[in-house]
Amino acid sequence: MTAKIISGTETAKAIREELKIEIAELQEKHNVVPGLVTILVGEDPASQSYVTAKNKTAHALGIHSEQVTLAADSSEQELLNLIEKYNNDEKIHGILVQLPLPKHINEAKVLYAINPDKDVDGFHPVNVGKMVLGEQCYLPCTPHGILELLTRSGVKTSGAEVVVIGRSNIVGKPISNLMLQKRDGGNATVTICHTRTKDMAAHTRRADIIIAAVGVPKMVTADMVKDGVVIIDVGVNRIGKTADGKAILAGDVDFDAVKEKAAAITPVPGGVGPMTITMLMKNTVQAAKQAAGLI
Ligand code: L34
Repeated sequence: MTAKIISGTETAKAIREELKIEIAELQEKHNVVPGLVTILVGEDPASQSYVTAKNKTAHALGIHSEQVTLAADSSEQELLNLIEKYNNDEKIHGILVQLPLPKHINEAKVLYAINPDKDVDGFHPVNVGKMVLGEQCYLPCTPHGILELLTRSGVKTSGAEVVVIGRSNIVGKPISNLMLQKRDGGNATVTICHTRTKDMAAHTRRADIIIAAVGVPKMVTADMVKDGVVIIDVGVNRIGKTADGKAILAGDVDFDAVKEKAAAITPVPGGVGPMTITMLMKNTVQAAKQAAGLI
């Protein structure tokens, strides 16, 4: 079997078209323009490229977007002051602080400082708590994107054996939780594997759906999966550079070999990455509607 390729690029495009219409309507009918600020501390090239893509996408959809970059040696207090400024800015409905932050800045303290109503990343403990309880909240962008990819490509999750590899706060923990909830894209039996898991392959071989979010290039090999598995590859690993200096990317899954066994698989690039960016747009629109009392 050769797998169907689940294109994040195409799915993201379709969702962006829907959002464009919604954003135009918001402006016409309610005079509301969703506003987003992205804050980057330092000059990590990958983070820079993600943040730039977020602003470009926002702009293309008619979202007001501001991009702030602080020097790598900026103090925690400077960052907290900036967040406070945007917490009080009525034009801004969503605040995103790109992670990772430099080591001298306390990440939790920064994330706690964002007004939960403007926390379009869904990382504030209030939103994490609501998510776990299954209440209305901002879903973190990457897990949100994975759910959309699965549902829009018709993958049945109800009753499925799902194996999540990785236990990060950004992906592993939230996607595991969302997929066991009573909701679209949920109702699965979820196993979470991580660096201390004894026999990872024994788990992955049983899986109907594997979500790989570890950050180790090509870690999931063909011998670790069963025929007909659905693979969501969250890894975006930079494994080298081309002659003209462009990054060569690889996922956490050995795509070429695994696609021969899988029923469906997401590529890297063009899989989960573009969905993460698009879900940020969706969350920003949700934030603007909430601020305007429309939901
Ligand atoms: N606060 N920090 C915060 N929110 C997030 O949602 C993120 N994440 C992760 C890192 N830090 C964050 C992102 O934005 C990962 N991430 C992200 C976003 C976009 C892409 C990858 C990761 C993406 O667009 N990837 C492209 C390849 C782009 C390239 O050439 O590097 C892809 O097709 O996969």
